[in-house]
Amino acid sequence: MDNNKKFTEIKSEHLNNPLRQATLIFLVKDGLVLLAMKKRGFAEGKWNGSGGKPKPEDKTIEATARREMFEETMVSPKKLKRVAVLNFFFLKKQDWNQQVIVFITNEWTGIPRETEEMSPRWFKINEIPYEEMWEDDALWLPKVLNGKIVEGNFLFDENQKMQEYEVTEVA
Ligand code: 6OG
Repeated sequence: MDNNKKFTEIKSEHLNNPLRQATLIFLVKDGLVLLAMKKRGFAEGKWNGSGGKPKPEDKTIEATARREMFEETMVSPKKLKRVAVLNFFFLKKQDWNQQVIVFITNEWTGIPRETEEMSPRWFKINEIPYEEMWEDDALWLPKVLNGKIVEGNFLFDENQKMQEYEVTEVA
């Protein structure tokens, strides 16, 4: 079956079987964005926002986002703006399938510090190292940094190469 057909099928399956969720937060201020290098596990060696999976004690997905950001970079975000809902599907690695809720903030307390899991660094918004990030990021991150709200669906193969995608701006 070609990947496009497969993509349509996988997306409709997900309507009945909600994906497990994960979070991402990007701190943004004065033309800079905070990215963190993942030092271990899933996506090791890639720059990304900060985030992860819910734990039972998290009452909301926002609480997950805040807890993960603090654990990974020692920063506590203040008001979070929800800017994207991204569905990731992996051919053959379906346990990697997930829905990532993306937030941006320009207010926080604390100074980003390196932790066991993440090594944070500020980048100029026009110097984001997309070639060292997940392939999908170049398709939606510029939009959300530009004030847009987006939804996306992405299909990856077993080598973490993107096969299909769609990104929609939400009014
Ligand atoms: P842990 O398993 O480390 O949480 N994540 C992705 N982020 C981007 N930009 N692109 C993807 O394309 C991603 N897939 C997952 C969500 C996983 C972290 O990685 C993010 C979480 O912050 C496939 O706990």
